[in-house]
Amino acid sequence: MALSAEDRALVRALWKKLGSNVGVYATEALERTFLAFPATKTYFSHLDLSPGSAQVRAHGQKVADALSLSVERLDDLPRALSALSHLHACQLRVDPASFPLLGHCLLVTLARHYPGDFSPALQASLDKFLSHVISALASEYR
Ligand code: HNI
Repeated sequence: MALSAEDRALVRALWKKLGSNVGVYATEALERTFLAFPATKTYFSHLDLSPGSAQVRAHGQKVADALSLSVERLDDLPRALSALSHLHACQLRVDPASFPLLGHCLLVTLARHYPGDFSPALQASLDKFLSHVISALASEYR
């Protein structure tokens, strides 16, 4: 479903509020993903996945930067994420079915930290935004 002007405004306003903490929340979302969906850990066997790991934090910051870029390039997501999609498809060989698991954990994380902002409308807009990111990330799988 296309992102409406209202969806975009809600996502951009939340992102502004997150400021420099996007990496913190992306890291929490990764930690939740590894706990709730342990099969996702198999892709990261070369990293230290223990709680508070600096390697997970560094990876969380990379994921956060890709998400922030996506917020900036809402009109151009497949192009903005095409190299990243190619990397996941052809080098990392990540099952694209795992993308929504991280998306889900990111929603849970943001709802937990911003309970006052997390109206049903914001949830719906964020969910749509994440679906667009996920389908752009899956676009080079063929
Ligand atoms: Ni993902 C590397 C973004 C979901 C497994 N991933 C990256 C990088 C970014 C990124 C950015 C760093 C690329 C680089 O170094 O050039 N990943 C994203 C985003 C999502 C996502 C935005 C979903 C919203 N990745 C997932 C999922 C898995 C995953 C769900 C597996 C379960 N990603 C990886 C692996 C790497 C990776 C593995 C390489 C990690 C490393 O440093 O070795």
